[in-house]
Amino acid sequence: MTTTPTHDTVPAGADAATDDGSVTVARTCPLCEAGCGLSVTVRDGEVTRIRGDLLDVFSKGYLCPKGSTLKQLHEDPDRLRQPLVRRDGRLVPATWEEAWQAVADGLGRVIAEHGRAAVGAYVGNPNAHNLGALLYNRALLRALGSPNVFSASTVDQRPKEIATGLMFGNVLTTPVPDLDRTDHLMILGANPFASNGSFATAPDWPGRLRGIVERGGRVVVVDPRRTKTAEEATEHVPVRPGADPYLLAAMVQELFAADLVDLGTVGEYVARIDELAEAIAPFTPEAVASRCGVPADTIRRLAHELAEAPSAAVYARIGTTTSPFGTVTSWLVDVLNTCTGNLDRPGGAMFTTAAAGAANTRGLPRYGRGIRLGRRRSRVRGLPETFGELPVVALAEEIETPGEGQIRAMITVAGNPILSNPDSTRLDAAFASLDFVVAVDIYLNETTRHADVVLPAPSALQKSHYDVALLQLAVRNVANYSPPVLPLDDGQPDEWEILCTLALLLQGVAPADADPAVVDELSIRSLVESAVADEHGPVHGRDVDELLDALAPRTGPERMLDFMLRTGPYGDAFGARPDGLTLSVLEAHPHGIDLGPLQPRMPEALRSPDGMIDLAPEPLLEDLGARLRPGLDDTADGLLLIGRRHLRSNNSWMHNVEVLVKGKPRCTLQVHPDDAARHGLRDGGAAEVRSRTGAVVAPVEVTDSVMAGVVSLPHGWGHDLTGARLSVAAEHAGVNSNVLADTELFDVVSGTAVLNGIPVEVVAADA
Ligand SMILES: Nc1nc2c(c(=O)[nH]1)N[C@H]1C(S)=C(S)[C@@H](COP(=O)(O)OP(=O)(O)OC[C@H]3O[C@@H](n4cnc5c(=O)[nH]c(N)nc54)[C@H](O)[C@@H]3O)O[C@H]1N2
Ligand SMILES: Nc1nc2c(c(=O)[nH]1)N[C@H]1C(S)=C(S)[C@@H](COP(=O)(O)OP(=O)(O)OC[C@H]3O[C@@H](n4cnc5c(=O)[nH]c(N)nc54)[C@H](O)[C@@H]3O)O[C@H]1N2
Ligand code: SF4
Ligand SMILES: [Mo]
Repeated sequence: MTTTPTHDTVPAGADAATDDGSVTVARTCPLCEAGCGLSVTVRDGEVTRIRGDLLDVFSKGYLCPKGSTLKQLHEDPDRLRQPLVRRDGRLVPATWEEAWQAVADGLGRVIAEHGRAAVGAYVGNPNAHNLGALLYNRALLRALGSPNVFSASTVDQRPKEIATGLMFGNVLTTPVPDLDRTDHLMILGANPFASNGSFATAPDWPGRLRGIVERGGRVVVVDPRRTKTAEEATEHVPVRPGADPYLLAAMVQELFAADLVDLGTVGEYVARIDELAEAIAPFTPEAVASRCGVPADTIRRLAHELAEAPSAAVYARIGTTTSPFGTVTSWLVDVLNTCTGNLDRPGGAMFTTAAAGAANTRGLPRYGRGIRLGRRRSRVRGLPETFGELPVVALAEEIETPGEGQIRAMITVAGNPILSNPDSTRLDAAFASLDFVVAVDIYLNETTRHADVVLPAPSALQKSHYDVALLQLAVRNVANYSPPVLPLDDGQPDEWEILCTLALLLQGVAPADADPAVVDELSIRSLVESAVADEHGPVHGRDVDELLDALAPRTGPERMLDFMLRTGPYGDAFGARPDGLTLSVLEAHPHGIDLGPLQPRMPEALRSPDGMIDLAPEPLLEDLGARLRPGLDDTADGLLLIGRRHLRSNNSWMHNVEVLVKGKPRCTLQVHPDDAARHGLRDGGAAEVRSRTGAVVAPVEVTDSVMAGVVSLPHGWGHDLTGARLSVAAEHAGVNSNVLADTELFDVVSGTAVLNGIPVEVVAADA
């Protein structure tokens, strides 16, 4: 099926129509967190060119090689355009009516026999970049009413969210490095030259990092690998995988020991600094040096340089969050930002003031309920829930283990856990044993091949876009909305409509009666009602129906977004601030609106119970004492496996785009020359990598860019499983590094899987 050229193919917000009938429009790239502006040219319903949008207020023309492949993704013949339903064991094309009926029957049967807990859900990464999903997944999960909800968060950022929540009262009140003004940036476990950054939204991280060095500042990169980011930095500090919390703790200890602690402007809002000082005292540079593989003098110097820089920020990402002490590490990052006087000051680590959706712009400043952890536990291993979810390290066992509450059906939305979650071989078998699986996805891949029904989402170019989540973490205050570039295919529901329909079916509504507009009405009404009830909000006490009328005739995500913008910190407050932001204003600015550099927000952004910044949250002190301190004596010196990202890859799902995968194979095992010699491996040969959970054979790349004792294999590969329909990816299959990741290795506070620092053995496997 192709898109039918109609008047709809000239999208709203079109910049210019040319003689040949082509139209060029602005569209934010939804593929990674950078959110670059794209300039998309369309002729006769077909995308003819995608370039960086020079006029985009944030990205100013920057894009990476993935951005232009929205065209290839849209046109990919393997991309699903019709639902698939399993009949006689085979997935066959079906109508939407047939698919909905199959979902209603399948889920209905499982719920009737085993209850709602028997249906689990897994929500994957692209949801974070998807306006419809961000606004309506909640309705789906509410309607499901199962305790067995999982997401990619526990193979990703959960530790960061918990540390943030404990310190500042809200999970997304995350300080981000003020990249464009800082004099000194310390980066741990992130490689923005490949990833374009995460949990600190900024198009062109590479350019912004170079900018720091060009203006005479310093960039220090702590990483077991000499990445491109490390190469371009002023200093690279190799660290043993998983040892960052020791390094950071020793830096904090040194600040206290050398009397360098300076809380700067946030001093009067900081609580429990004495408890911090006491807890951190044993972690002297000498005590941690061998554990980190970093000399004590270097640790001291790093602390002094950070404290003495005119402005500085510490920033850490996936190499530190998917590690044994992810939450403690994330906390220590912001302890350093705070104790060097860099929290909330220009050039330091600052808080975004997002135009829409930020909890820290609602309610009463300095007042909140804080976060609660472990309100319930998983059935089999008793692992704690966080923010309504169970950790994915518990997923396989919850499917396998019989008894009350066993998962017998799964709903996956934009997720590929079979490649992205730990102990994939076991999880793959667990999925195969399920009674029923429904997947909302664009591909028949390693996970969705287990589905009984696959519901295809429209391609990115067929959806509107506003980064409700990621703009809350932006290094500048920016707002940017894009309408769909291409119309939906005939009969194709929008993604939010799919999610709302699923919600209705889960509530027992018959497919023929399942009208997503009903869920939409309920969603917007509850949003308006809670805003009207917020006595500190801009529409407190207003009439709900009057506000709903003012949003007409918009529906769906646009109506929700308009409301969030209008009641947000820059909003028009429905007339109270006539010059304020609305969705119409954004529509009139297709390249986005720049709301300026980050502003100090302390203490107003705090939503902690006591209105203070907690420098020593109890659960983290506990983990520090119970696990981190004993771990100081850990002398294991076997090989540790870490991951890596490549600019032309995106987790598991963009390997079906030829222009991104052609060339040298990227799924190689990087090995230091000393280790290669020790284990008899040669460059270009093959190695078998074994862990407690499994083994893979990968091509060897001998390179001193990884430190001795560390090997690196990227994730998201292993496209050789039968039943998927990824013809290009299958030609570049690679191996799945998560076969080696172990569900028994996780950060205890957050339940987040250890994906970096996995103990492995390596042997030559040359034919
Ligand atoms: N070893 C190791 N494992 C890792 C990581 C690592 O660094 N090392 N990183 C982890 C991280 S940070 C993450 S975020 C996870 C990601 O984990 P997942 O989210 O489980 O996996 P993805 O590879 O992002 O798969 C995304 C899925 O969404 C589908 N999709 C793409 N666009 C859309 C859309 O618009 N709508 C719908 N409905 N579906 C869509 C794709 O086809 C694919 O099936 O992986 C984690 N796994
Ligand atoms: N091109 C591309 N871009 C992406 C993605 C992608 O797959 N491809 N995925 C997106 C997603 S979902 C995310 S979450 C972000 C992630 O963005 P980043 O956090 O920047 O992810 P990586 O590029 O994997 O960088 C992680 C770094 O941590 C290092 N590392 C491993 N173990 C340790 C350790 O113990 N300590 C320290 N200090 N370093 C360690 C690795 O060597 C690696 O260089 O990227 C996003 N952007
Ligand atoms: S850096 Fe990210 S947002 Fe920018 S073009 Fe590349 S994939 Fe898209
Ligand atoms: Mo991620």
